[in-house]
Amino acid sequence: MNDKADRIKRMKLPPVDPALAHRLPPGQILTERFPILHEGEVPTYDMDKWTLRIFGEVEAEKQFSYAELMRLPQRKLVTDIHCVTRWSRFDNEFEGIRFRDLLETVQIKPQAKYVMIHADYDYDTNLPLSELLGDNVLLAHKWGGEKLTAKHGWPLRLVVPHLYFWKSAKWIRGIELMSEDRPGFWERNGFHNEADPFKEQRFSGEALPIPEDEWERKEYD
Ligand SMILES: Nc1nc2c(c(=O)[nH]1)N[C@H]1C(S)=C(S)[C@@H](COP(=O)(O)O)O[C@H]1N2
Ligand SMILES: [Mo]
Repeated sequence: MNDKADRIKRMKLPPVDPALAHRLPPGQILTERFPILHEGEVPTYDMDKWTLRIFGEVEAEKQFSYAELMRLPQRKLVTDIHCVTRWSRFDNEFEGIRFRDLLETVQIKPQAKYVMIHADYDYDTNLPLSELLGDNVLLAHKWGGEKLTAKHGWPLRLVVPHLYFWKSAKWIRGIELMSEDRPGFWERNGFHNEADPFKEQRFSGEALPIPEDEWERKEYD
């Protein structure tokens, strides 16, 4: 029956408050919970040994301890996030160091145009440097006023709210400045290189095999 088909369609994409609809990218569903998604294990650290390394196309490589990062200016941000597996969550409060502020502590070579974010375990994701310089790009250690949980990326995660959330690497350990672009983990595995949710830049090609567990939400916090 047509009635039933219509009902199912409505169930699949629940109605969105018209006042908020412009904030929800095409094909996304709003959630109030905070799903947890990643490959591999949640890392544990000895924070006395933990470092964040900035390297590649810089005049001098630099390494930060956690205490040194905490002494940089701390910013708060309230933003919407969008996962390629179709959930979006509005009004997340993150706190941390602005990516731009951190980069100002090193001297970048003029040929540096791209960045590879290196994260545990064996996760990486690539972005044009220009995408990381805005006010809203943070290296976050708090969410909703509390310390980030380990599963959501504590001690430090990237937050790039204007791109699909796989670019927002959890457990980040390295920032590599590059003169040429190079694909990261999901970008090598069929995901779109640019990842703008409002353009639905989900995949790079057609019918690429996506590992099953990416589509499953592991749990919520
Ligand atoms: N280190 C690492 N960061 C990662 C991932 C991962 O597998 N490893 N998954 C990404 C993906 S696909 C998503 S959707 C978000 C999920 O963040 P959340 O678990 O805090 O919701 O983390 C991103 N950051
Ligand atoms: Mo994801």
